[in-house]
Amino acid sequence: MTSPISTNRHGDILIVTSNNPPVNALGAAVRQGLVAAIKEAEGDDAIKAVVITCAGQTYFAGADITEFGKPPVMPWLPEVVDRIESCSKPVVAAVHGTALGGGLEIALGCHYRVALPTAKFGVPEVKLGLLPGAGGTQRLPRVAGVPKALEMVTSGGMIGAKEAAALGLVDRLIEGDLVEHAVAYAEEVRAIRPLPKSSERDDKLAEARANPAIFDDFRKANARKMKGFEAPELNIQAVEAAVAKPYAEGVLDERRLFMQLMSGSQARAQQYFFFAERKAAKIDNIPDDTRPRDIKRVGVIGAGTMGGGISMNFLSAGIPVTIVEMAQDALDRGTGTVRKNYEATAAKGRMTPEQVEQAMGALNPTLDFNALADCDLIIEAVFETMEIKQEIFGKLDKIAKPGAILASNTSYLNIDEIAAATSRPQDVVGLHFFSPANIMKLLEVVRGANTAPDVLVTAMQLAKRIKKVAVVAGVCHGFIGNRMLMPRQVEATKLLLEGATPDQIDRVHVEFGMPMGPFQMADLAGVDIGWHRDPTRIENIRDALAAEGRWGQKKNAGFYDYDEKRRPSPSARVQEIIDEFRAKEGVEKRDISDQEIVERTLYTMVNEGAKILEEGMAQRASDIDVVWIYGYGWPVYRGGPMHWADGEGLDKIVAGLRNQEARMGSDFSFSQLLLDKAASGGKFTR
Ligand code: 3H9
Repeated sequence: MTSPISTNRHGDILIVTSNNPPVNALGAAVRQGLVAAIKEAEGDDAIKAVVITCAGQTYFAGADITEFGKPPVMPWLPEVVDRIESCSKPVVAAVHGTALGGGLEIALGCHYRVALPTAKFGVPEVKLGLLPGAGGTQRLPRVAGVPKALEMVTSGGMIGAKEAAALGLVDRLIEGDLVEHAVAYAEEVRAIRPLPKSSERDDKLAEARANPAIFDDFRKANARKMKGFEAPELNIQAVEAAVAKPYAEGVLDERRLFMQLMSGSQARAQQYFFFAERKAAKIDNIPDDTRPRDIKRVGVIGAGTMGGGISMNFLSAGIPVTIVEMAQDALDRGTGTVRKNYEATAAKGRMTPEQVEQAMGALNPTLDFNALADCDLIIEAVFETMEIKQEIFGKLDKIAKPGAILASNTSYLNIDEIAAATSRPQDVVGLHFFSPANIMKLLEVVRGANTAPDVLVTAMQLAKRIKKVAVVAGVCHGFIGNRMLMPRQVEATKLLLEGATPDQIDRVHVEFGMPMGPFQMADLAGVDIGWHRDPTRIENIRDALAAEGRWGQKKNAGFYDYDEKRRPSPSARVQEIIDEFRAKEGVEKRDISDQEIVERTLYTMVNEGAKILEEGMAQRASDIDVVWIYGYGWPVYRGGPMHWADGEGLDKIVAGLRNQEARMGSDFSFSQLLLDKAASGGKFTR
């Protein structure tokens, strides 16, 4: 097998090139090749300096994640980085694309770093439940400073080359041919001794030592973001060690903390999720050579919250949008909101005023439905009523150009029935965005019975262009995400009658790691959503709340009372309503344990997920996890409901559901797939 590492000489400079597509991950062969290349440079007196560069789209994107959990193959990455740093000749990293994780650690091991202005740098290990374990937690603070290192190791975010240069992480920005200039740079520095080694620097650590509160201040400022996660805290501890101890000791702390994380369940879940997210883009049963359709202009019907948010995704990606409304005031309101959102982003410094104008300039607001005729994709985002949707699709059928994709943003309705209102069901697809649509990363792509393969391929590709993560769902009520929400909601509401409080149920969910519980979510979304609007017709607790105008946060009253700062507190009135209903329905009040809440509101979701899988409404269990993590904030460190269930043990899930079966009554039935897997010791995701 040929090595992914090749060397060639340019005068007295050895150019070491990695060619390990797609992202130059630092697998065993790359590591071995790098060590051999350094040996080659050391062994040849004619070589005066080394340049390490990568072919393809990017510099090393980090350790090869597919090797995690397998028997280690030597040399391991920390050794490779140390070997580069201890080379007796100067080594220059020539960076393009993204230098991530172990890739940045390699660059930090080099004595110098040059980069294209488009290059990016980051240590995303924390997103995999890890820390930069090849000396990164020790070298990065020495080179970039402790505050920046803390931010980078705990967020996993990237910084651009210009910022990296300002920090001293990059020695020179290169305009033009990277390798040619890197070689010239190597010529410039070839005679400088002693060689600058990141591990030996102390100036920036001394700055941090002068401010001993830096770590606890950072912990306090970021407590909310880091809640529930193990890796950020251990990253902080490793940087603390860099400041408090000599390099040789700090690196031992780093190793210990790395191993601690690597053997934990959070790292397993987060690494599983890395691949789950990428697998979601792959569509089963589609010919490999299916070409996507060309999308140059998008039409959006409805300028409400959803329509406006959906439009922003395309505008931000540079795709012009025609947005259609029925009345001028609604159109103006919608366009105004889009502008306001962009201006808020600009005020935070995340967009320039020119970019705001550019995006707004690509928006064509109109009352003329016929203006959609030149759109390549038209997304309907109006009321959730089948008649209205069918009427719109009937109209679209007459005006949309041949080959245009006709999409509905419905959250529940049957795409096939909507498609039946057209003469081209092959062009119809569901594109279910999540609110707020300009922010939430999830997109459910609903595959109708007749949806053409190239329509699906286009949807998946477009999702990537607008920075969404798309998951294919089949046609069923609520698709993947909302369908699983239903048993949770039904059981949560019944638990109120049986004796639990909204506060208790929400607390169990928040302690589990969800951003909010079912009743906090109802208050945020609006208790009146889906309400029949007849205050005299009170059939359940939700009807009673809605009839009294307790519509949630927007009315300062819902399942909770809210003060002027929208802080919730348990509501005596809601408790009265619950008590009245309990009496009316003859339900006996009892103490509800937290475990029962888990079994009836989380285990039931797993059961519904299993039904979705067995009916073929999701392509794979990991897709369900992607939906719940990106659509509903399921804690990524638990890997999504199906991965979590596997970790709990499916036999335990089944036993828990059996405990509750009688109480759940006809609202519940077992998924055969869940029963079978539990009986055979199987798993959903492994
Ligand atoms: C680490 O470095 C630990 C060390 O500190 C210490 C060790 C002791 N390994 O994302 P894409 C695959 S931890 C293996 O669609 P893009 C990916 O699965 C590592 N495979 O492309 C996909 O495969 P497929 C820290 C990897 O252009 C294909 O490459 N580094 C790896 O949208 C394309 O990926 C990270 O966490 C990998 N490291 O984005 C960086 N990375 O085609 C993770 C990617 O079969 N990577 N693949 O589905 C990324 O963030 C993005 O891939 C990147 C490119 C931005 C590079």
